Amino acid sequence: MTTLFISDLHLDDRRPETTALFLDFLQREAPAADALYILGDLFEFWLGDDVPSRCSEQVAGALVQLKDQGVPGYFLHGNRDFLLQQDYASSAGLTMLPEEHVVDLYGEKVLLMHGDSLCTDDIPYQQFRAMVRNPAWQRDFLSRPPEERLQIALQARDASAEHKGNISMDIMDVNQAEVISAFERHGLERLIHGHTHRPATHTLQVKGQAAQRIVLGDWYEQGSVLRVSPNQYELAFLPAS
Ligand code: LP5
Ligand code: MN
Repeated sequence: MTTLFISDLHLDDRRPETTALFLDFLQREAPAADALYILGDLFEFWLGDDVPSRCSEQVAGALVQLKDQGVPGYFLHGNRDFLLQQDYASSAGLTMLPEEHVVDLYGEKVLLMHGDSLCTDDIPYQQFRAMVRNPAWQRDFLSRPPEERLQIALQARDASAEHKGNISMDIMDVNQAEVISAFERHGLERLIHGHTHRPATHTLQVKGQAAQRIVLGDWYEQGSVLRVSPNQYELAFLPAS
């Protein structure tokens, strides 16, 4: 009995080796799992469900195959693929989750998020996030031709790289008060998220109780997976072949 959690794969046709590593994981390890949760940034960027790529099609096929083997897949948005919608999710057999989702893992309730909403010290990012999560902004963006969307996305990527070059690692990490407030909002003792690319298990105190925040890693250099079984949380790397 194992449930798998991954995030921040950043799949992109320019890096087919990462897609190959993920397809291998879906074929070798995932079929024995109870479920697979993808906590955002599955793709490097998502321009709309009407703009497929080779890797998005390969992944959809493999996830449908996994579902046919009895393993359901779940997806929640990251800051790169927040425009992924029901059409693609259906084609991949994925169930879409809200940005904060509580899952029952073998009798314990655990909070799942992408993690970007916890980075509240990064004010320019939170302003950008509020803009692009606005449904009217999304409708306008998605009504533009794919080539124009790509150009805007590339400009946003450049602006993001420049922004990150100008701020400290601390500002880009989660805000501790925001983390505690997420625990309190849901009354839970465990949180799983990605986004920061700093895989680790942190323990903290919430209202005098021990709580745990598990951070998934990215897939740029190797894979990263959290395996949850009834009595164990194992955060592991998947070596690139
Ligand atoms: O993604 P990453 O790791 O580089 O950094 C994130 C935050 N940046 C972002 C921005 C995305 O990378 C942009 C790509 C998304 C593509 C989606 C599809 C198309 C949507 C197009 C949107 C306009 O998420 C970064 C954080 C970092 O994580 C750590 O948490 O610091 O935040 C920023 O970079 C904040 C900047 O202020 C964002 C500036 C974007 C400017 C957009 C300009 C658009 C140009 C429009 C021209 C018409
Ligand atoms: Mn992210």
